[in-house]
Amino acid sequence: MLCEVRTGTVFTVGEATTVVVDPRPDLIAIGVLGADLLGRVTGQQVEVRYSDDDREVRDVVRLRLAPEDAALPGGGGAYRLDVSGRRVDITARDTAGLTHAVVTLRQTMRQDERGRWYAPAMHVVDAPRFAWRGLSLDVARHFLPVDAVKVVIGLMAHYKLNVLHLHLTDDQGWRLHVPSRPHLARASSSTSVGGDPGGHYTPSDYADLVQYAAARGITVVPEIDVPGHVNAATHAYGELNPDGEPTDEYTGIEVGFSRLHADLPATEPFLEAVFGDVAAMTPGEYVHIGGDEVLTMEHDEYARLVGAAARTVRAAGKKVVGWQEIATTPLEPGTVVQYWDTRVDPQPFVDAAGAGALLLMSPGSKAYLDMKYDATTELGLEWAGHIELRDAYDWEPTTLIDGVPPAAVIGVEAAVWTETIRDLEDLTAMLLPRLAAVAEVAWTEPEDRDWDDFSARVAQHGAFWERVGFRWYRSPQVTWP
Ligand code: TNX
Repeated sequence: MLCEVRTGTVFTVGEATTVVVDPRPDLIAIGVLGADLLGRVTGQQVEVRYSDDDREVRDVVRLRLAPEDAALPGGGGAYRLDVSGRRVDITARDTAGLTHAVVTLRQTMRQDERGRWYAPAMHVVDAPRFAWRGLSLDVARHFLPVDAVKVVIGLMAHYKLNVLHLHLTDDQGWRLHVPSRPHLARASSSTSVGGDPGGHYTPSDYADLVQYAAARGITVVPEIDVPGHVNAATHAYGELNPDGEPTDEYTGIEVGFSRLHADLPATEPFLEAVFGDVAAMTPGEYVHIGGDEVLTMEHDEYARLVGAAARTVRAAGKKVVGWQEIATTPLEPGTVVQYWDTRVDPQPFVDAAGAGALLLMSPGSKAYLDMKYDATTELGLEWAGHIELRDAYDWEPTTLIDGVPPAAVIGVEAAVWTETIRDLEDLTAMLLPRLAAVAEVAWTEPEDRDWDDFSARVAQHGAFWERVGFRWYRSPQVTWP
């Protein structure tokens, strides 16, 4: 990242400020979003104009796509941001880059003594380090309604994250209506951990989320967790169980007990129907098959079931993601293996990378934002230890697993499991400030990362979280203003 700030000159957002984009369909949404973001932070109504000519416009924020711009760094999401006294020029190769630049502009804005919002004059050239910068959200243990997920998506965009991984199914609830297996949501969506209320997304809710995320440069990766974590499925469809009877509902927080059976005639058709429908609802490239914590099955049967799930995902035209346990089974090149449990033997991950798999880094001890900050944190679990802000910041994804080449690391994903997290307030109390830390690990080259610098910058975000009304954690490691 290159960032030169010119002191003495500022761009002030005022009544005349107008976002200008070329009159092209793919840019209209980005223009609206840019104006909305700037308008919301400053309290000014910011106009949008669709034109390739901005000479008449005063205080213009000009967004331009330049796919062939050789001065921009390679890969997706790069941008150039030039702020001067009367105009802001933003250039990117793709719309994600434009969104990133608007976010940077918004994050650098401050209020002067008269309450006006301004950004310093500056020249920034910036690009993400990793292509996959995710947040995994467990909406199965506790359901999160569409509006709350949209708030999370907004927060992700603010931290330049680009993958929302939804953990849609688990023992405690099934959260997506699957048209060819309607009984899943009908029979198994009303429960949550501890007897709390449940819920599920209809296909149109889900499409709404996918579209809301896409407008902010974020791809949704749906997870249907098999062959374990399936009690919601075996409760809805007794044919998935050897005795043909539905299992009881489950609202506790144990893991590892539920399972599919490779030899039952209903199992493969179930996988084909569910993954087929979910793939059809997914414009993104990837579908997540779960694969974690199956503690009551021989390895052969586990491998057969993972193989069957992966085949149905590929047959539907999607690429496969799975939790790290799938690395012990034969994988197609290009499969994404999500690393989470740092306590296990790393050899299968090294072998999988050698065979063409990609690794997504979600180490429990750094990136699991459902871990408590310290022993006094009211919410959260502690099986992977406590994660203070600095723990979430100070780690290097490419050296986590000895023997995995850096090029095999596709990215970084924070995860938040919701056994103890019941609503959006609880969620933001665990995400903030740590989400900012993991996002910086995902975005920034190691030579540009520095704890003191980060903690000074994140200190400025507290006021924004306050303003929005988020509950957040005042980490003692930061001097909050
Ligand atoms: C492990 S991480 C799990 C989840 C739990 C989480 C709690 C993973 C793939 N499985 O089922 O919710 O720990 O932190």
